[in-house]
Order: sequence, then C-alpha cells, then structure tokens
Amino acid sequence: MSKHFNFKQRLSLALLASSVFAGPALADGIKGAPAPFDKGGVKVALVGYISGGDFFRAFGNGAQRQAQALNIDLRVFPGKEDAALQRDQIQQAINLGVKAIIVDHGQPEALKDVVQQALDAGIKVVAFDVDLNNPKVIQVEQSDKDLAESVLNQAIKDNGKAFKAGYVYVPGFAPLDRRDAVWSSIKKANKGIVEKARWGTVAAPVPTSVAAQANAALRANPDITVVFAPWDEFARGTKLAVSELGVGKKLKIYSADVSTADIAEIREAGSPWVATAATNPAVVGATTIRAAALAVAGQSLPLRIAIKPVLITREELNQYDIKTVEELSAKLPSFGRSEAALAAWIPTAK
Ligand code: SR1
Repeated sequence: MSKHFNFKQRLSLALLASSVFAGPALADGIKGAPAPFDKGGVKVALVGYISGGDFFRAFGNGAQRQAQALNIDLRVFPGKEDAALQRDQIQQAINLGVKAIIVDHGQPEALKDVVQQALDAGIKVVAFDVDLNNPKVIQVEQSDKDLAESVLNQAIKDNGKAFKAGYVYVPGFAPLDRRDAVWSSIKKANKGIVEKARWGTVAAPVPTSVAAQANAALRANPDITVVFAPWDEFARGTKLAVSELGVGKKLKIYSADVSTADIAEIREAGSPWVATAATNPAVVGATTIRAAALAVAGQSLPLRIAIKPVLITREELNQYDIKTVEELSAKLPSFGRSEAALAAWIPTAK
C-alpha cells in the first residue's frame, strides 16, 4: 500500500487521529487541583440501593454532572433494593481500584463489613442516607429533622392541633427513621393528633404498591383527613388512592422531596397534595461527589454534612407560577445550591 496520501486523505487521517488519540476529557487534569485531580480520570464508584423514582434519578444526574466537572471517572452501580447485590457491587468497586465509594442508602448491617474492607484498602467512603456508624465514613443527609418539622408544622397550621391521620412509613431507612422520630414527638406533644392507620412499602413501583395499601387503609378509616407521606413516591401512591376513592376534597397530603413531576401533581386543580419539604436531589448528589473528592485529595471536611431543606406549599407554587425544579432553584437560591464541600479548585457542576 502506498505511503503517500493526498490532502483529503491526510485531513481524514488527522481527524481520525485527533478523535482516537486526543483522549476523553477524563484524561485531563484540573489546573491547580491537588493530586490526583491534577491528572484527571480519578475512579469513583456510586453504589445505590434504590434506583426507582424521581429523587434517585435526579440525585444520580447531579452526581454525574459534578463528576464530569471534576474529570472523575464515575462508575455507577444502580441498586435493585437488594442488599446482597449492593454488597457485591461495593466489592466490585474495591476490585476496580476506585479511590472513593459513595454508598447511597442501603441496609447498614449488610454493608458495615464490606465498607470496612474498602476503608482498610485506603478507599474513602461517603455514605448518603445510610448510617454506617463508622468514624471514618463521611455521612451526608438532608437535615431530616428540619424537613419533617417544617412540613408537619405546615400540617398543623392548615388543620389545627387535632386531626385523624394516616402515616406512610417503612422502618430501617435512615431518612425515614429520622422523619419518624419527629412524627412521634409531634404526636406526643399534640394528643389531638391521632394516627388511625399506617402503611408503606419500598416494593417497586412504589406509587402503585402504596396506592393499593392506601386504598384499603382509607376505606377502613374514612375519618382520616391528613396523611403524612414523607417520600414523594409515598405521596404519589397515596394521591392515586385518594383519587380512586374520590375523597380528595376532605383529605390533605404532606410529603418530603420534590421533582418537576411532583410540582405538576401538587398544582393540579383540586390536588390533595398540598405541601412538601425538600432539598434539590441533584444538589445532594453533587455534594456527595465533592465530599468524596475532598477526602481523596486529603483535604479537611466535616464528617457529617447536612443539607438544609425548604418548605414548598401549593399556595406558593401557584403564587409564583413555579412549574419546574429549575424555576424553584431560581426562586430559592438556598434550594438550588449547597455551600457544603466546596473548594476553590473544585468546579461546580452546571
Ligand atoms: C426509602 S428512603 C426515601 C428517601 O430517601 C431520600 O432521602 C429521599 O429524601 C426519600 O424521601
């Protein structure tokens, strides 16, 4: 074959070479960043437990965007609500030689030893909403106490201090357990608030499974006027049941979390879902990546990071005509960004 190429052939070869050899952005380091981020391509794993639902999708997207901004090679292991699988995925991440692992939810007892193995191998561990009770693990949460207090205070403001309630709960999940502690103390302080029924499941798809339970509970307890459903998937399922039973006029739902789809459901004419307290999950996802990056770079950061939620009511969404999470972020800067785990060398995600 001839070694001589014409101009057109040389141009195509040059283009091919640049696409093959220039390497992905991952190979580029960040100017002025501490090692190993000055070289780029730092491997980090994000190992989840729950993968369904708007919260976890937005959390993952926020983490991905922040990882890209840091030229991190992020390996995502989606959860399937399977503790054995999550353990196995942490093991896989250790074998891959990652520098940090973010553990997103899970069952602490199933994870503690494998997380210790990661720490023993020199891997930094950030835990989001799973209490691993290990002083070497950086814990991230959403200030669940504030979250539950703000939305339950709104429920009391709207309904008074005496009402019959339904409550959606599954024990064993750190955020739900922390919100549950607030629900218990509010009931204790307000004897007129009576929990008539309790339901809840994390079986996917959560809204459909919760709707079936809520339908039975609300049918058996027609005097329930308030439902505390502190996960948006729980609220969505309860709302489905309320609409099936046609009891939307006499019942109000208070929740946690927010997404663009939730905003539409809250703002629907006659919707029983009237308030939620939430952080921006994409901001939380990005924060876990920044925390992991600071830890890998050997820079100081608090062992416990709590991201503050905001209270969101239907009234305010309507008043300011907010239709999306992006519009909410623009209206409430504290919802759109977190001051946690920032450093001059860390580019924030767009
Ligand atoms: C089953 S735990 C569900 C919660 O996890 C996240 O913390 C979200 O806030 C959601 O409410």
